[in-house]
Amino acid sequence: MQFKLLAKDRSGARRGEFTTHHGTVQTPAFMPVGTAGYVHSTPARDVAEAGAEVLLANTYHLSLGDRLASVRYMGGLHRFMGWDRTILTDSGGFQVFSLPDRVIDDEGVTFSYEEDGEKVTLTPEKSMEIQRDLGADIVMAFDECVSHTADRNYVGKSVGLTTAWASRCRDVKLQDHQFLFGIVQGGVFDDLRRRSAKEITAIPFDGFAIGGVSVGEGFDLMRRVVGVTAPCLPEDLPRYLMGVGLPEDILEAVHLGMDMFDCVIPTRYARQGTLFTRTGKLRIKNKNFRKDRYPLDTKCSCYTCRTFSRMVLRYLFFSGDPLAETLATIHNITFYQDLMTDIRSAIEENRFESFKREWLEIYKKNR
Ligand code: PRF
Ligand code: ZN
Repeated sequence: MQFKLLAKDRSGARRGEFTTHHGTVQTPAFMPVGTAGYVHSTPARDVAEAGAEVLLANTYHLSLGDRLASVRYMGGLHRFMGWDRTILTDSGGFQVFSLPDRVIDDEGVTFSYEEDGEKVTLTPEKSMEIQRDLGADIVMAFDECVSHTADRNYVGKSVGLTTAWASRCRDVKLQDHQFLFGIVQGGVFDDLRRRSAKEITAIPFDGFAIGGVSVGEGFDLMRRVVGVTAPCLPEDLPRYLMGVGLPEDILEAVHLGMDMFDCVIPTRYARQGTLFTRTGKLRIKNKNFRKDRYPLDTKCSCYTCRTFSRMVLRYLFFSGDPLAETLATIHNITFYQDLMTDIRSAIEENRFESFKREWLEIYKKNR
């Protein structure tokens, strides 16, 4: 993969870009989540207008029932989603590991499908074949995401398994335009993180992810794990922190040298009526907003903020109409993309650390 490191801030934050078959992605980048082939409540057109350059979708959800056949019949995920920019698919590892009845062995993970209870085994090869057929631009290796409470002995064995699976993934032929990223695991153990990074980066992947964080371990542990792992990753390839996170987590991880992020937070929170603003999160259903004619965020230029006041959005939420979720999602995705744009400018201008401090000061002031 052609990854251009355009600038490195004195803090260690990186500004870069990479190009896939479906366009160029500016980093640090945030990927909104379209798990099952759509971003809940929101047309892909509006996600693009919010400034997103890459979307994430999931192997697990897209392989349920006849969905994979439907995506194939449509000629791939881009047409299925109505999105002509870059798509990344996650391998299913993470989703499967949260199922109650999963059984892990060297071959893969066996579980029953949510919908009909049918027993299936997802293997590294199977995950690659599904992702090849989905046709995303970036494909993730099949890994084991271990609990942050797992003991050393278990995590040690799991790191070996994730490495073996990673090389089996690399051996599968993908479509010519597809890139493949490896995933570093290792739980909360510094030496196991270093070992996993060494083993995974020895395989010729097009980029590297840190997995197994943001699984309930908390901010300080996450910072430690990323701080130990990021320096073990190659400088000249993209670094993706999976499933992160809140704005404060992203700012911290950018500081530690990470380039890509994804999370359901902006979209899920939007549907629940939690909206991000530059002065902190707000609960739009709160009665404070009953007579508030201001937009959600006066510095936001999204369609929602240009058009609706807080009091009208509150009214739409209470009416139960799906329009409320759509408008909220448009705003939250725009908020995240604006944050990434501001982060990128700050790195280019070598002022990331003061940007981060001042941004957080305003964001946290009202708490
Ligand atoms: N592995 C994979 N996907 C993921 C994770 C992981 O560890 C995480 C952890 N936060 C989110 N998504 N394959
Ligand atoms: Zn807005």
